[in-house]
Amino acid sequence: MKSYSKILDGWFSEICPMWPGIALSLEIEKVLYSQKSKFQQIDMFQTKNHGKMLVLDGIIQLTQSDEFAYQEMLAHVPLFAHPNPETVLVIGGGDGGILREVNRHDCIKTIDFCEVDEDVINVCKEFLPDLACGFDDPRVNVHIADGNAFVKVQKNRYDIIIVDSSDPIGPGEALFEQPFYQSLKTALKPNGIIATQGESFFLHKECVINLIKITKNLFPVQAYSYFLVPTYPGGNIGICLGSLGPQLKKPCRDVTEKFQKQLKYYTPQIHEASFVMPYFATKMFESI
Ligand code: SPD
Repeated sequence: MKSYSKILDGWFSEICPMWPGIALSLEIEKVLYSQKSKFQQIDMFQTKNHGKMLVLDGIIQLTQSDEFAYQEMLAHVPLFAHPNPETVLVIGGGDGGILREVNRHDCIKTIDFCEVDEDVINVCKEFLPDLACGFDDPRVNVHIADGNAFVKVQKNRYDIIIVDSSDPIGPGEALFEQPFYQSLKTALKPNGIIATQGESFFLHKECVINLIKITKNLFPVQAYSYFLVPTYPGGNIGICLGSLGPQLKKPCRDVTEKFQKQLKYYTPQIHEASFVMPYFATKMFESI
């Protein structure tokens, strides 16, 4: 599967068979970067109303106007569900947004960051320095490697693993399959938690069902959270979570006032609310 995104009359349209018949368009002011890396086409646009926008293989990864919602939720939901996360692995997310959020937790001692495409990191450091700001934290070890291969050889090592993948239509495809999830589980310490990019139950029903099936089979505690990101397909996206112990649906550590003030989307209330599903999704998940 590949995207057919295009720019027409100054508007970028995100067209992909993964969301047939629907496309988001953003008005573009300037192409800031456009190159093919070893793995994918990397584009950075200056949009008219939504800041800079990172696009990989024709698919929107983030815009400056709403990236905070995704990065905060994918990082802080699992991290605040764990009583004392000390070792963290982040797979994907070469833009550095998840890393920026993970680094806010002082209790964390080591963060392994694994991204397959070094060019994404470098382009984001150049054009999105406020986002790609976490790479120099002394707790961070950057590994330029395939996330699937990297995690396969890790055992009993991490309290939290966060997978910030692109969609399952390019280099990220294996990150939506059972063997990868088995490796994630093996790489966790007792009481560990995984959180993975979980697509949208409005537009990617089969994919979401499959992720929930996989995690339900592997983990004693499983849950799905969703939230709003206007520039993702359908305006929403989910997180698929699996835990070897802790409950997931409430933060189990205090979100201090100092911590809260750094954020724009995540709150303890939105943590809990993000697990409350619309009726059709509840029915859909019950049948799995
Ligand atoms: N449909 C796009 C899903 C993109 C998920 N990854 C975004 C990377 C942001 N750190």
